[in-house]
Amino acid sequence: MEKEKKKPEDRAVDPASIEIIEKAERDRVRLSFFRMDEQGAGCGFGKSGVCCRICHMGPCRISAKAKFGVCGADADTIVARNFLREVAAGCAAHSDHARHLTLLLKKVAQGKAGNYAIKDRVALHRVAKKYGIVDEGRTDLEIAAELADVLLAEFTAQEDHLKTLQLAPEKRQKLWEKIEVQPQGIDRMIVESLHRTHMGVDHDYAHILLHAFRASLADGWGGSRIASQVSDILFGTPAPVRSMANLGVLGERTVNVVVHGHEPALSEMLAAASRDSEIIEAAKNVGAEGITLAGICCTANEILMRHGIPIAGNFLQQELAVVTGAVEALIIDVQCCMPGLAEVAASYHTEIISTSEIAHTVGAVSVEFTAEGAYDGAKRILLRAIENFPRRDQSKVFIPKEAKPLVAGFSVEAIRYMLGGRFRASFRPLNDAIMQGRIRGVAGVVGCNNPKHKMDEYIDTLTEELLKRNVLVLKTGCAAIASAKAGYLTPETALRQAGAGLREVCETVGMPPVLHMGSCVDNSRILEAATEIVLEGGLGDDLSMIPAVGVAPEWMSEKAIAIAMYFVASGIDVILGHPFYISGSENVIRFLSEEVKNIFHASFFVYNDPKDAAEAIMKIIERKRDLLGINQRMERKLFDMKDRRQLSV
Ligand code: SF4
Ligand code: MSK
Repeated sequence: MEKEKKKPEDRAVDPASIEIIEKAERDRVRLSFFRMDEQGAGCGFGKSGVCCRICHMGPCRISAKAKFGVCGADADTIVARNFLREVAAGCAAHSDHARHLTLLLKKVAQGKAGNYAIKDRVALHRVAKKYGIVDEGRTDLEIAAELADVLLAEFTAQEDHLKTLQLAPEKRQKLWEKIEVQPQGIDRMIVESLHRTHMGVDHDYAHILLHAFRASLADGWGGSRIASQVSDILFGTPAPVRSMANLGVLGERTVNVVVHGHEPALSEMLAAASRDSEIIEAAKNVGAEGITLAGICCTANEILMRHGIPIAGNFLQQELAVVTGAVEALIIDVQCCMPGLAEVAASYHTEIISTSEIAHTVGAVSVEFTAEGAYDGAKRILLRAIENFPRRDQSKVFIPKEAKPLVAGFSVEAIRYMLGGRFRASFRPLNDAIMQGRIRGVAGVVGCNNPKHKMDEYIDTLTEELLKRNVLVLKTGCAAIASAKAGYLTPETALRQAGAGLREVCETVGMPPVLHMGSCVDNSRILEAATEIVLEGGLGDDLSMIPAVGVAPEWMSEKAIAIAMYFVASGIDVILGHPFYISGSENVIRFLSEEVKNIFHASFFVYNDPKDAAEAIMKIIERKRDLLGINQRMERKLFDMKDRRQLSV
């Protein structure tokens, strides 16, 4: 029997996406959703992780008939090796992003970075101090130069362990030291991952997986943390900002320029250049009312957090933005930019412009972008989009009305300020609320979309369930954008959904119960917030003790695997909305879901249903609360005189 064709409303929950998927069907444009249908159930060997093509005696596939590859590798070795390679790729993506930013900081310090500057000197001094850099009697540029060198050494260190690890709670650092998983230089960790998984090197699945955790720490407490810190110095530490999200932010009568990818350097310049009077004038000269700059994925999150630039959509909406027929230029840099964009764009007038020297896309125009000439480069790109405006074919244009208001920009500094005000900025009120039980715990809900799920459904349902149960929700990446589209990023809407305790705390301190903390690399901010909770006191002395979990509901990228791994290595349990490709090895499954608890005091769980996930999260949170002793009601005791005297002593 032929499988029933999926309807647009089976593929997404938000009305804007549904309308545009319908339009794509009418326009006969192929989208990721349709290509997913063509892929069918996928390859069973790939899904279970037992396909090895690491050497050319293979490819080998483990089955009931063939239990070993040609070299004798069994399913455990093959699954673990494939998994480590995924983790390494995820770490590499975050860390290369961090490297580019650190090199930019160095150029700024040397006065060779054109219009880039140190935008947040408080952040510069704050970060420099963390790395033990003396700032007294020195200029900001001198401090920035030394900091850039210290951070670059985090990539290249051969024997020393990462300095950034010292930002973790002390107990966790000691645990890493004891089990010897402290990473050396980030680059070394990634190279070593590739070496270990070469044919004929590391064959012990547990040993391989332990290195996967080590490499992931070089991401979470290395590359990603460095990226967030340097972005704050160069572009400003995020603070709460209002904006809008969904395809309805695109303008009917403006030149629409959409930025997509991850690295904020160019988009920062585009944000500035889009307000340049020369550019606005040029847009008017072609009959437009101005420029609308909007973002997709994490580049969007970066410029939203710092400039309030609106969000056009998350990962699965990148092609949908083009299908509106109203985008003059889609500017892509690195990570999560689908190669299929060029084919979609060919049906409309949209120009795909790639700007990273490491990322070319067939069918896209490559425009060179250098730090020195960044502002002029950004203007040239905008002028190109403006020239494209008259080519917009009105008969192909349909912009959905849907766009929801949001508040974003919750860096740890912003949260601390919200909780305690300028003079008493602190996490104390949050810790107290958790200890009193008004807030039961904290969940970091992060990661992508994946057409294996109905877009955003798991993320939205889970968020709603957690709010009801008085869990404070921290968000990053495309999960944060999903919440924005669902209206959960306005204090008003989210507060209506929140349980009584969470609502009361949030209303008292003026904080929404869902906090948008940034892009994928900003998952390091979630770890930073968790560390603040530990340091504030009263909730244990390690990250594994606080009532917190990480969730990646609709994840798809290798980066998400690296993130999940460094959360667990940091002591925070992780719930996945669908499993890793490891089902071919019982031993690997057992290691990641059971044995790892004895090593890092955290592990992985998989729940396909968001309501089951919410129940499981509450079990984890309540168990941690029990262990902390904060679930026990204080026994009521009548004091006699003797007791009173002892009290006053
Ligand atoms: Fe096959 Fe071993 Fe080569 Fe993998 S490394 S392809 S299992 S022979
Ligand atoms: S962009 S990695 S789809 S969160 Fe960071 Fe979104 Fe996932 Fe890319």
